[in-house]
Amino acid sequence: MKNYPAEPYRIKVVETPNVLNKEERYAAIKAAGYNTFQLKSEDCYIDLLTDSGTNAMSDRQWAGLMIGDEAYAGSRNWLHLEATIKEYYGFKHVTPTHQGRGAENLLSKLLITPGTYVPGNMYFTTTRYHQEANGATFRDIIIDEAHDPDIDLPFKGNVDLKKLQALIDEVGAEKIPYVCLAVTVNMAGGQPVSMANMRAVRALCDKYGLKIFYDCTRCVENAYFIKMREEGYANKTIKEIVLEMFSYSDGATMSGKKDGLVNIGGFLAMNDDDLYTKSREMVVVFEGMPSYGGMTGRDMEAFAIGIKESIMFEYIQHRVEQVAYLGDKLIDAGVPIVKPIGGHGVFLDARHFLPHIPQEKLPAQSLAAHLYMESGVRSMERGVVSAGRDTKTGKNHMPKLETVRLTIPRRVYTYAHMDVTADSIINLYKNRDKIRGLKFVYEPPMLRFFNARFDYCD
Ligand code: PM9
Repeated sequence: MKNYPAEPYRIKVVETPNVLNKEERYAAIKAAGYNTFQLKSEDCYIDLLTDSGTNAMSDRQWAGLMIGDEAYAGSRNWLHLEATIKEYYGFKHVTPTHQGRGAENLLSKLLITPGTYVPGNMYFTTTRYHQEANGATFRDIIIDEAHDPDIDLPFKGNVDLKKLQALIDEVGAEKIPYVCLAVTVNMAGGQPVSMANMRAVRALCDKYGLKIFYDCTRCVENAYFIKMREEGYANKTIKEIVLEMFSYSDGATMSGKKDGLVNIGGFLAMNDDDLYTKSREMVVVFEGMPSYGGMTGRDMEAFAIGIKESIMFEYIQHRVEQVAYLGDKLIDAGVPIVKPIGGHGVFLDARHFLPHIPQEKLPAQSLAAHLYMESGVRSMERGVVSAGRDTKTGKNHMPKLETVRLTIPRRVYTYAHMDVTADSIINLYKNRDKIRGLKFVYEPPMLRFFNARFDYCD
C-alpha cells in the first residue's frame, strides 16, 4: 500500500459533530428539498460540501486575529496582506475583495464589454456568471480529455492551444478581453495545469496582445502537482513554482477561502497601473475601501499568515495526499470516480454510478442527497444542476461530467474520517439500484444550484 503522510499538525481545539439517525437524516434532506446546500450544518456528520471557507486556522492565525486593526482606512493588516501577496504571488498591485466572486465581479466589469468572448479552461459557476452578466460569451478551451472521467493524465487542466487559436481566428483578438486560466480546474475534478502549458498559453497570447488572468483560488495545489509530476520542478520550492506560474499572467482573481487557508477573503491582483487605478475606483462601490475590500482587519491578518503557511511543503503534501487516500480507497473498491484524483476533492462519476438515471433526472443531485441520507456525509452536485442554462437559448447545459464532489476541508478531518466516508460510499454503491432520479420544484434564475429545491420524479 502507498504511504500517506501523517497529519503535519497537532489538534488543539475540537468541535463535536452531531450524529443524526437515519430517520432524522431522511427528514432533514426532505425539508432541504433534496439539496445539500439547504441542509443545516449541524445536521451533517462529515461535511464535505466544500473546501471553501471551511479551513481550520492555525494557532498563529488565531493569534493574528488579536492584532486586527479595524481602522476604516489604512489598516496595518492590509499592508501586511498586500506585502504578502506581492512577495508570494509576485503581482505588482492588489485590490482586496470580500471573497473570490467579488474579484470576479470587478474584473468582469472592468474588462468585459458586451459581445466579447472569454475563453477559459472549463467554466466555473460564479466566474462564468460574472462574465455572462457583463455581456461576454464563455468559450471552453480545455483539452477534450478533461471532459472524460476515465482518462488519466497528469495535467488534465491544460488549455488546448488549438481551441484558443481557433477562437482568435473566429472572432478576432480584439473581441477577447482576456483569457481566464484556472489553476487548478475545479469543475474538471481539481485538475492541474502544467508549467509548460502556462508558458505556451503566454506565448500564444503575446502574439496577439491578449491578457491572461488566472483564477488562482487553488494555486498552491496546482504548484504541488507541478513539483511532483513535471520534469525539472522536483527540486524547486512551492514558493518558487507559484511565482513562476504567475509570471506568465497579467493578474489573477483569488478566493482566499481555499488555498489562502482562511474562512473569508479574496483579492484581484494585476500588474497594469491603469487597471489598478480603475479597480480602486470600483472597489469602493461594491466591496469597501481599497485597504479592506469587505474584509475585517483580523481576517486580513489571518489571510496573510495563511498564505505563508500554505506554501509549506509538509502542509500541501498532506493536503493533497489525504484527498488521494480517499480516492484510492474508492478506486480499489471499484467505485467510479473522476481520474486522476484532483487536489481538493474526490469526484464521484454519477453517470457510471447510476447508469439507470438519465442526465435529465439529475443523477448527481440524487446521489448527493442519498449519500447524506445513508451516512450523514454531505457532498455537492457538480453536474447538470450546477451547469445551469445557456443564457441565449435557455436550454440546460448538459456537461459530460456529471459528478458528486467530496471536497476535503483543509486541516479539518483525519484519515479515519476518510475511511468512514469511503465505507459509506462503497455501501451506497452496492445498493445503487434503489436510487431514483429527481426533478426541480423550484429553479432560481441564476446560480440555481445554491437555492434550488427538488423532489422525486416518479
Ligand atoms: N468555489 C466551491 O465550493 C464555493 C462556492 S461555489 C459552490 O468550490 C473557483 C475556482 C472557485 C470558487 C468558489 C470561486 C468563487 C472562484 N473560483 O466562493 O466567491 O472554486 O470565494 O470564490 C466554491 P468565492
